[in-house]
Parts: sequence; structure tokens; C-alpha cells
Amino acid sequence: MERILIIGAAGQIGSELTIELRKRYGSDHVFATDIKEASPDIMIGGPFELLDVMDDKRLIHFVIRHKITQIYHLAAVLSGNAEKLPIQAWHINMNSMMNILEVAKMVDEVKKIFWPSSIAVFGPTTPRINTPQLTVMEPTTVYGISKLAGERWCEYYYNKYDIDVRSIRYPGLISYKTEAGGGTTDYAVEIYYSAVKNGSYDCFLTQDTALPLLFMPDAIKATVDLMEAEPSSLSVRSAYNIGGLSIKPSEIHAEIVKHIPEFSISYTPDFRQSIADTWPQSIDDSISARDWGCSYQYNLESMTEIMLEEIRKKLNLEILR
Ligand code: AKB
Repeated sequence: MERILIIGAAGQIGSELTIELRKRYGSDHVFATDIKEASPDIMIGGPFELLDVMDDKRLIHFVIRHKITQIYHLAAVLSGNAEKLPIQAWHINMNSMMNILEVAKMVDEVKKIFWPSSIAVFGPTTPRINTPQLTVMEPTTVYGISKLAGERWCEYYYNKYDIDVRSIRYPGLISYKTEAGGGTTDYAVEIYYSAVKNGSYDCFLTQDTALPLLFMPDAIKATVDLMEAEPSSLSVRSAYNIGGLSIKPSEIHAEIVKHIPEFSISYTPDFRQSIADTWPQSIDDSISARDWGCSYQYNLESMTEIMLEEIRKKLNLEILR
């Protein structure tokens, strides 16, 4: 029976992936951890402990004590925040990942690792439309550089030490449960919250900035599908492209207006615009579809409906508390 450790369970991906993995593997088999407290459902619904992945000694003790067989390492400093403190972000993103890879190398029981990469591995010299799996990669952000280096390390540990590391290049993720923090694609979550709360939003990207975005349920499904795929079907041991939707801020605005006619938007691009300008607009994920059946359920229309409904519920609950 699997015993799964989640690092970053309070974060945007972790808070939803933990719930899904507990459904599949049983609550007692999924150990949620973070450096901060998580939402009550994560902390009460199964084992939860405060754990800092930078503390390699505590990490290895934790893994041995709980007989962990799989690790999902989801903690990272995202693109916008990393540009503010580049050296610190590099240190956190790389050293935390190396701690996980080393634990997997040292502890025989650990059989599988998930580590998230990002579309940030691409740069201004990459073809921006339908970006292929294999292409030019010259990222210009510290986050992108750390993700590209991370991908190379994943492949290295797989080839050299036979560690079954799996990874996805996530596009911007849109979710209502836990907001992202410090990323360039965060606008695509903020816009929904602002529409419901304030009826207006000042976007930090221009109206025509197309980026690959994905609704969280599709991202969770992709992650689990990749992790459950037969190892022999996987031809990529760095990180797989997944694309989802290619959307501009003006298109999300137009979709929200169908539900909230008075919703208005203004555009004040900041430093994150120059990051977005180096990233792909759309992604070719045919290799993921071929190797492990990657597919998506949601489009802009269905995602917008759910986002608005769930955010309304969440905000009403907060008012009642
Ligand atoms: C970010 O904007 O930094 C992240 C990402 C695309 O990896 N959401």
C-alpha cells in the first residue's frame, strides 16, 4: 500500500491534490505537510504536520518514520516573487528539490517522486504558438531557470540512480479553493475574485496577453494520471508539456460579463508583463496525450461558471463566519 508525502499541502495545487489522493489511497495514507497551517479539511481529514523541506535531516526522519513510498514536492517560489529576490528564490527552489531527490536516492522505500515544472522553462527564443515538447529553451526569469535546471536534474536522477521522477510543465492554474501567490498567471484567479467582490479589476497584464491556462480539476487529473501511468509508457523523464486553454485577459473579462454584466476591467501592466511576453501562448501536448492519455474536460465557459459560483459560496460563508 502506498504511503504518500505531500510537501506544500497548504498551497494552490497541494490543497486540492491532497484531497484527491486521500480519496484514492485512503486518508491515513496521505501525509500532508507545509511550513504553514493548511485549510481545516486538510488538517483534520488526515495526517498533517508542519515540515520545512529545506530541513533535510527532519525530512529524511519524516520519510523513514512514516515509511513513505511516494513524494509530491509542490513548494516553490513562483515567477513574480522570484524576480524580487532572485538568489533566495534560486536557493529555495533548487535546494528543496535536491533534498527530495537525495532522500529518494537514500531511502529504498521511496519509489516515486512528483515535482512540478512550468511553462516558465521556455523563453523569448522559443516558438510561442503550439510550443513543442522538444524545442529551444532559454528562460530569462530566475524561476524559469530553476525549473529548467530542475528538469535536467529529474532526468539525471532517473538515468543515473533509477529514481522514478515524474513531472509536468504546468501552465497557469485557475482555482477557487486556494489562491496562488507571486506568479505571473495569478491575474487569472484574481480576476474572478475581484469580479465577485468588487465588480471591477485592474489587470497587471495587457488585454491581449495570451497564455496557456488550465482549470485546477484538469490539472489534478493530469497529475494523478501521469503518476499512475505505467513506467514503460513514459518517454519523457524531464517534464511533460500540458497545455489546456490559451486565453487572453480580455476573453476572461468577456466571459465574466455574461454572468456579471456590470463587471469592468482596466489594464495597468507591471513587471510581470515582461515575464509573460517571454512565455508561450499555447502548448503542444500531443506527447502527453500519446504517452499517458492527457486530456481536459473544461473550457473557458464551463470553468467561468464554476469559478463564479464557488467564489460566491466561499465569500458568503466567510461573511457568515
Ligand atoms: C507563475 O505564474 O509563476 C506560475 C507558473 C506558470 O508556473 N503560475
